[in-house]
Amino acid sequence: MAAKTINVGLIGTKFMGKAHSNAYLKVAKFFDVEPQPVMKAICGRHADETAEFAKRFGWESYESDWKKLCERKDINVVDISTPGALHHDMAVAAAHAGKHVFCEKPLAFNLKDARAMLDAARKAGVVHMVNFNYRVVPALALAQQMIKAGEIGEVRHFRATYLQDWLTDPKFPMNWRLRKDAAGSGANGDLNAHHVDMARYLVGEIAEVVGMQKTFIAERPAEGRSAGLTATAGEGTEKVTVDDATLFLAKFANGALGSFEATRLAPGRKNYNRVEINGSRGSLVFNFEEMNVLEFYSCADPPGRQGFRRIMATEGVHPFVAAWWPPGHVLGYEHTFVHAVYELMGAINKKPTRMADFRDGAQCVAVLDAVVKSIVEGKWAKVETVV
Ligand code: SOE
Repeated sequence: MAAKTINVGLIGTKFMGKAHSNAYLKVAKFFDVEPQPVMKAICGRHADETAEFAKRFGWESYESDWKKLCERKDINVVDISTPGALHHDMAVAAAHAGKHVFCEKPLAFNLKDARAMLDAARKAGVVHMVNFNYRVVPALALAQQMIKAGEIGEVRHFRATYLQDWLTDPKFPMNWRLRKDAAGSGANGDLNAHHVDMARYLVGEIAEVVGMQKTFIAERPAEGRSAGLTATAGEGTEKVTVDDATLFLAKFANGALGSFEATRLAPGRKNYNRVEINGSRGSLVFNFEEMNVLEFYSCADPPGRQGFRRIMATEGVHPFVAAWWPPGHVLGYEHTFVHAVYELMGAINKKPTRMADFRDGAQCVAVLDAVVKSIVEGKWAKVETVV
């Protein structure tokens, strides 16, 4: 019998639009997935470019007005792969129209908007998911299983460092990621958001935070053209309105302590997304720059033989890997999006999922908001709980 299908409409044709399109193309080729996504419509601001994109990635049709896409009767899932500024309006419109919603991170610019998105999705009874794609990196999913099984004992420290260097050069021009009205924030929403989500996934809820942030380069050459993390300069200059770096300390509700450091001005670090978790019986280390590896130190190893072991999370027993290649035939960034879409299809089919829903997305925003509050007020801030 043919597998059930579901029609997807994707908004966004740039970095994330490509990553998500590739995921819809691949997921049913490698995974037994039901329903199988049908690439019904792609939506971008410029009709010509979007038509070209549709042809290239195999979308059946295209739109240049996202409201139209949300209203289309032949669309069942709306995928929001745009900069953050429109997440709220798009997600609420899609939910009102009865569509399942898959949204890029961070879910929203503030807790009020995030809560409204969660409410709209709950009221509509649709599936809602946030693309915190690192949850479905096999090595990190393995870390989650190991912590849950008690393999490192009681967690005491969560140490997160997210370092990139693409904004180091003051001549690097403006793009949407440097504008508060388009991105909401800089390193905090772009990078800390991932680690706050990871912290919740691996350790538990964050209760209190205190932070600091800085914009080192306050003005940059105006934008010419930009794509992904590259850009060319136009005429004149423009003020940067987001943080270059945000650091904070955290107290977890279960007593663990956390430290978070995010910057886009760390020369030599490309996507150095590293977390180290220390427990009462061992430690785990993950760094996305070596995303197939999970380092594990066990206090139970005999004296004289102790040390970090490198687990290559590329065997069929590791989460998601059986669908791909033989051991040691490593996976990359794009696979995480395929895994996320696989989880989305599963959630639509009422299966339990490792991915974050809008409540998780809103709780992450609550932490990021508390970090900013702590900076403004110069003291520890309590994190609001989203129920
Ligand atoms: C740019 O900083 C970026 O692409 C983020 O937007 C992603 O969420 C992160 O996974 C990698 O870096």
